[in-house]
Amino acid sequence: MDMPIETKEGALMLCAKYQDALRWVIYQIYPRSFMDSNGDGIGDLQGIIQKLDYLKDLGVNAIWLCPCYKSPNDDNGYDISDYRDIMDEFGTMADMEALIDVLHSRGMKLIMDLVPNHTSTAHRWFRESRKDKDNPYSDFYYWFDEKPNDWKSVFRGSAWEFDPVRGQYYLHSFAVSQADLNWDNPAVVKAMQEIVDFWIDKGVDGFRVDVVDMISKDLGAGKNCFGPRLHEFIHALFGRENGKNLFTVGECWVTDTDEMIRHCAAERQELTTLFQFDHIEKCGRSDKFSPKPDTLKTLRDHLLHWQQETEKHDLLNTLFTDNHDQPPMISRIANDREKRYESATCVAAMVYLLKGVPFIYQGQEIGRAAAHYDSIECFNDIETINTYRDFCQTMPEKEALERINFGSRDNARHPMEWDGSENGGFTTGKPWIALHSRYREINVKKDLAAERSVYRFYQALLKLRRENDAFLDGKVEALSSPDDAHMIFTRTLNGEKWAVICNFESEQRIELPFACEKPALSNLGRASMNGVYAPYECAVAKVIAGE
Ligand code: TEU
Ligand code: CA
Repeated sequence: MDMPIETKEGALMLCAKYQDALRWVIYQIYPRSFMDSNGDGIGDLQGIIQKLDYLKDLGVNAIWLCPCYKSPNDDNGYDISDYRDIMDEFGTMADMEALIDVLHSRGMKLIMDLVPNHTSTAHRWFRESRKDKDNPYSDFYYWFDEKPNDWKSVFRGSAWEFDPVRGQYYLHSFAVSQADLNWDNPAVVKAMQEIVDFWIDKGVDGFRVDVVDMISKDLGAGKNCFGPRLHEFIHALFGRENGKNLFTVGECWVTDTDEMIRHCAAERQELTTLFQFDHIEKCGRSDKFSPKPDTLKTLRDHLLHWQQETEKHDLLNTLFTDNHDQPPMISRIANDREKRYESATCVAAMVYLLKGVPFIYQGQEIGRAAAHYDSIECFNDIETINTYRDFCQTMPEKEALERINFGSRDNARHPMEWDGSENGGFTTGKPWIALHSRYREINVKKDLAAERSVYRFYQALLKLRRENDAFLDGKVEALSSPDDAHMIFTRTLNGEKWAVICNFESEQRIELPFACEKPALSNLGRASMNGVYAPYECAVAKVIAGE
């Protein structure tokens, strides 16, 4: 295990594997909504291949692909019926192999989405398991004669479903058709190891691991996640010889640093890093469907907390605000109307110039905002539909729809807005879900033609980051105090220092305690770092040596 190297500023250089990962810039694709290549209204793998130049030009060098395995799509691919085959709507295994090849030929990487906690009830394992109590798959799931507890599904309702064939109840933490695998059965561990091996042999470069903390449960202690064998199972998946060069990122609702260390410390050979969701949970909402007045201070404080914690324990951090389960962050705590360009670029500078691996969700690079619909018919997501149904039991339909519009995952799942034409340039057919309600205003073509383009700002930011190691390995020092309505920090590496200023919602004068060169990056074209900052204005400049 190579010892961490100390920089002149005393910052610990991460171990070689993590240093390499710091140079990844990962673009998350929701394949169903990215690009349709055959006119059936559903995005597909050949559609992604068509848009690789767009991604390469943006400056990303890796793709995280949401699930594209065989699936009945009750939870849009997170209900898998065959981990070794491709969903018909997305294409064939040959298309997947072509995507891997063309990515690698461009020096880009592919991260698959591994869903180890549950399978679809259409999966062969479940169809076998439900037959009776003594077949090779009978203990692949959790079966009980009576409901052993009152666990609820994340998508509402009981987490236990009675199966008339088996004559018992099975556990489903998510949809009724997403049965939880019993990882305490060594055959399940072996089966999932073989699936990881299958995709490693296909050439994938890593995995995003869905709700990984739920694969170990302790029913006796009433725990449906973080069970006693969690780290044993994660190590079993990724701690083997063939896993040592993999990039793995866990979807973990981890909240404390010790647990992050247990998941991600290099010597443990479990995960490379993880998504922690503090800022996702807390920014601009009291719960997923309940807005709460908020400002960028909340985001700043969470980001800086995890900067300090990961730096202290030389852990690799992830930098993200959006994904396929969340409405756009700028719509929750900034201004996605009059100041949409400024908000999108200011948040990008706050997040992606910190130390960690950037994750950009499709559409963020054009400043996508939350959508709004006047009918539940425009929604597709199972969590959204179930929640709406529940809300209508206790509140007027109009209020239920308002809350759904605020928190629905479909806010992240509308077809990519390539242009303002009839179907947004996404398909020549009928899109599988409603186009974004603002797609004529917010789309790639319009953004690229704009005097101030979110895409070009992202491009410039990622170029600055790529060409200056201070933004990769450099020490992070925060200069804003909790009450300040701005986020100011520096990145320093071997004597080279850069300053980043991100002003929040109110115009104010900002003076740095050191002199800087002319801004190398700014969203409103500033000539100098000091002076009056407009709402959501940001700028980045090198600090003059000796200052
Ligand atoms: O999400 C896990 C998860 O917890 C989410 O359900 C989240 O809490 C919820 O959507 C917030 O609204 C993962 C995947 O990212 C999600 O898309 C899947 O639906 C889920 O697991 C089940 O596989
Ligand atoms: Ca298609």
